[in-house]
Amino acid sequence: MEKWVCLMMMLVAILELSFGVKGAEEVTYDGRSLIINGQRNILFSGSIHYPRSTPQMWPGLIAKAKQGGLDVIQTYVFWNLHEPQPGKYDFSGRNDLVGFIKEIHAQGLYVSLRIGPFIESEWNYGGFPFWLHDVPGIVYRTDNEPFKFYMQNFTTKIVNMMKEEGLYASQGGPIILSQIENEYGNIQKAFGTAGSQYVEWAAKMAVGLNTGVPWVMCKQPDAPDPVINTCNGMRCGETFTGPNSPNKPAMWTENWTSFYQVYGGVPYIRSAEDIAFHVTLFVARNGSFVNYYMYHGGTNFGRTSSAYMITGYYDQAPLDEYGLFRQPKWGHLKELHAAIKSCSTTLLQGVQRNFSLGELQEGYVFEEENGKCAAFLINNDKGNTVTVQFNNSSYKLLPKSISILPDCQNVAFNTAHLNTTSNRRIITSRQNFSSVDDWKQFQDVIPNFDDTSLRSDSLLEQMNTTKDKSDYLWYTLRLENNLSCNDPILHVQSSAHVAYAFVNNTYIGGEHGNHDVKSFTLELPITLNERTNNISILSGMVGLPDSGAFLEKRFAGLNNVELQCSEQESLNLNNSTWGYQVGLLGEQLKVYTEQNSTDIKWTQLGNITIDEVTLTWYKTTFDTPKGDDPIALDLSSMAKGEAWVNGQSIGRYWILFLDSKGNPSQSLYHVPRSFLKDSENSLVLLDEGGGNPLDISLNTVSVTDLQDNFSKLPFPTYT
Ligand SMILES: *[C@@H]1O[C@H](CO)[C@@H](O)[C@H](O)[C@H]1NC(C)=O
Ligand SMILES: *[C@@H]1O[C@H](CO)[C@@H](O)[C@H](O)[C@H]1NC(C)=O
Ligand SMILES: *[C@@H]1O[C@H](CO)[C@@H](O)[C@H](O)[C@H]1NC(C)=O
Ligand SMILES: *[C@@H]1O[C@H](CO)[C@@H](O)[C@H](O)[C@H]1NC(C)=O
Ligand SMILES: *[C@@H]1O[C@H](CO)[C@@H](O)[C@H](O)[C@H]1NC(C)=O
Ligand SMILES: *[C@@H]1O[C@H](CO)[C@@H](O)[C@H](O)[C@H]1NC(C)=O
Ligand SMILES: *[C@@H]1O[C@H](CO)[C@@H](O)[C@H](O)[C@H]1NC(C)=O
Ligand SMILES: *[C@@H]1O[C@H](CO)[C@@H](O)[C@H](O)[C@H]1NC(C)=O
Ligand SMILES: *[C@@H]1O[C@H](CO)[C@@H](O)[C@H](O)[C@H]1NC(C)=O
Ligand SMILES: *[C@@H]1O[C@H](CO)[C@@H](O)[C@H](O)[C@H]1NC(C)=O
Ligand SMILES: *[C@@H]1O[C@H](CO)[C@@H](O)[C@H](O)[C@H]1NC(C)=O
Ligand SMILES: CC(=O)N[C@H]1CO[C@H](CO)[C@@H](O)[C@@H]1O
Repeated sequence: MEKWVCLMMMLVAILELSFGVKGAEEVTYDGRSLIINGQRNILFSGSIHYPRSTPQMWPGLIAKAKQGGLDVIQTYVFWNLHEPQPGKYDFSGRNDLVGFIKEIHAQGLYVSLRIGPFIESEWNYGGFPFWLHDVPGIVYRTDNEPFKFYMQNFTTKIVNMMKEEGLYASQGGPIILSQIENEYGNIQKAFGTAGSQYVEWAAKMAVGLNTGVPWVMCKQPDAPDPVINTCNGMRCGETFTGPNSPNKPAMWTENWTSFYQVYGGVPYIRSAEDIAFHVTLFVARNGSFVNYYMYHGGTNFGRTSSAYMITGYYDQAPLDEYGLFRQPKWGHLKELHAAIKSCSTTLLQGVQRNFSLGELQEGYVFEEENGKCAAFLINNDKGNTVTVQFNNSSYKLLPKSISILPDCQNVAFNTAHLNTTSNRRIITSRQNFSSVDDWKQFQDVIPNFDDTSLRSDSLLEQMNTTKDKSDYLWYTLRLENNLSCNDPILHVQSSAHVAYAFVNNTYIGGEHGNHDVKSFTLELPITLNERTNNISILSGMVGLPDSGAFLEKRFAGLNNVELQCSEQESLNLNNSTWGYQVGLLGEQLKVYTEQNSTDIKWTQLGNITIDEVTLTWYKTTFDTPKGDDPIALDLSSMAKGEAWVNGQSIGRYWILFLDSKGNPSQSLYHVPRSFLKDSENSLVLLDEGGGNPLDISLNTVSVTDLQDNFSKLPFPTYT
């Protein structure tokens, strides 16, 4: 070991001499951990994604992460934000990756940069810019030249940018780790040998960029040397099959603190005790890097979330959507980190030994040559507290828990013993909009065939037609009625997310799908005119898909339209001449922007028609609530749509899609303070129909003060 350290220090010295960089840190690894400047490390990391909050929020989030005992902030890089058109880059505002990394550096933490550039992440199209779809001959994420060109191009762009800013640890910056690809092991089989060739290529390409810091591939058991294979999941202490070489450390890149939530789904509550148990088990079994996914989830602003994902992201993380402490999670993990850090030298230098302490109990001990010793006592029994004998003392272990003994004698932490009190979210209403005079409205238009210019004798695929410029695509048809009946059933099959049918400008009915079942049908009795009829069907998506093989070949939109008079007589309309309109009129006019909002004839608020799709835009203004508390709109009186504040979209909402308990999956929608002026902020909503804007409220969000209800109970010793 000593020779090793010596060599490392010489290397660092040489590096510093040759590059003249001060503070450059050599990052390597061995079978035990990452090695930074010759030192092994147990590192706690947390995911915070820069575009899911605002630059104004970053310093506070990072400070709270540091206070919570994290060493590293992990983020993905969001390709579709940065390269919206080929070769045209955007790194401004929430996309300021360099600014985010520099803030982390300024606060003394490290960065784990997951470039991907496929990231999944419940992010629109898994992070791919949609223009990739139109590259001739492209097949994503396999041994395909066009794809590899663009993947290498973007990866190189990001790596060069980091180098130019001196952000790699090897240059004195904070980045100690980089990731290429993402959970590719999940889909590799679909590509056969081309998949394995692609993994080889991706590893070589990444390593060839000479970042001076190690690369990882997560959920990629065969990650080629020197790329480290890492674990993602909730219980990596149990499930990880281990590094694929004795020279690689055990690292956990995604330990899910909760789980993403879809419309129609309930929040996934993962207890602080359960997270602590699995993190501790992973460390007891030689794990040396644990990342919390997410440490702060934040907000999917605009249309950035992937199919059916709600706008709030991992609100149940240790820092909630607004960046407020979620207790006891944050505090419990902070104490865990401190307990492990107090004996990390012993864990990293000591020899590990494990032994049985009972039928469902086991122990792990790390002993150094100098006699220093640390122990983990594990009770896998979910139902019972048990007393075990260890080193001539008895220890009481709570059900399903691990006690950490940094000196092999005194219990510093037990994963099931909460020393942190829960807190509660407080919603304070600051303004309502209950007066009819507060609002103006603008009725969007239902286009008929004659209003459209894009035509096709087939049902077009939706994503390829909208190019993701809008969630909406109108399918319109002029129908000469040659049927034997005037009251057929309109039968529509869709593989998008919602569909609303209009006949002769009258709303007939609609339906939606869900995250798990990829298509749905409409069966609507309609009444036709004897001669010409207009059929207009609005197909909507709530985000593009973000996962799976062959993403470029996915089909969304209508796949079958028929009129049925009887079982025997039906008219298939798939190959009729359809007229298309991408997006709603209000979107084309950008009625949510300040400038254009004045071009439009807004009218007094009309009556609300429940159960009808009207496509109505609503507009009002509000003053910013005083103070620093985060701000949120309660949209529980609305139906489905999107909301803009001062021209910036705060995301989609979908109140009508109830969860299994009969509640909307998300009622509160974050309005970052940095989107606001002191007064006269504009709020514009597009509601698909049935919402009541009079019951919207503007609120501030806070949590109960930890000091007020802190439990003063002494920490039990269990001996
Ligand atoms: C990326 O591709 C563009 C052309 O599309 C080229 O101008 C640029 O130099 C490439 N960048 C890298 C880093 O390969
Ligand atoms: C931990 O690492 C040691 C070698 O340092 C090895 O003997 C032991 O089997 C490892 N334990 C686990 C659980 O992987
Ligand atoms: C429990 O909380 C108290 C009060 O904050 C603190 O002094 C003590 O160190 C905590 N115990 C552990 C094991 O962290
Ligand atoms: C030690 O740990 C290994 C790996 O988890 C396990 O297979 C083995 O049964 C353990 N030994 C004892 C004595 O518990
Ligand atoms: C046993 O406990 C003594 C203190 O009583 C401690 O010094 C020693 O390291 C422990 N050894 C083991 C193997 O747990
Ligand atoms: C346990 O205690 C006995 C006597 O009480 C002593 O002989 C033995 O060495 C102790 N073992 C350890 C591991 O400390
Ligand atoms: C996408 O649309 C273009 C026309 O805009 C068409 O040429 C192409 O075949 C379509 N691709 C797919 C996969 O549907
Ligand atoms: C279509 O128009 C005809 C005549 O204008 C009307 O009788 C019929 O009810 C309309 N159908 C629907 C579904 O609105
Ligand atoms: C529509 O046209 C396609 C291709 O031209 C053909 O395969 C399909 O069978 C037709 N569908 C109907 C219902 O006629
Ligand atoms: C206003 O709308 C027009 C189309 O009516 C559009 O060309 C223009 O870009 C819009 N202006 C803004 C600021 O969005
Ligand atoms: C709203 O409804 C009332 C009573 O039902 C009716 O008198 C009024 O004309 C309606 N207003 C609008 C704008 O439709
Ligand atoms: C690898 C691993 O631990 N995966 C788990 C992640 O969490 C989900 C949800 O609880 C489990 O189903 C996986 O087994």
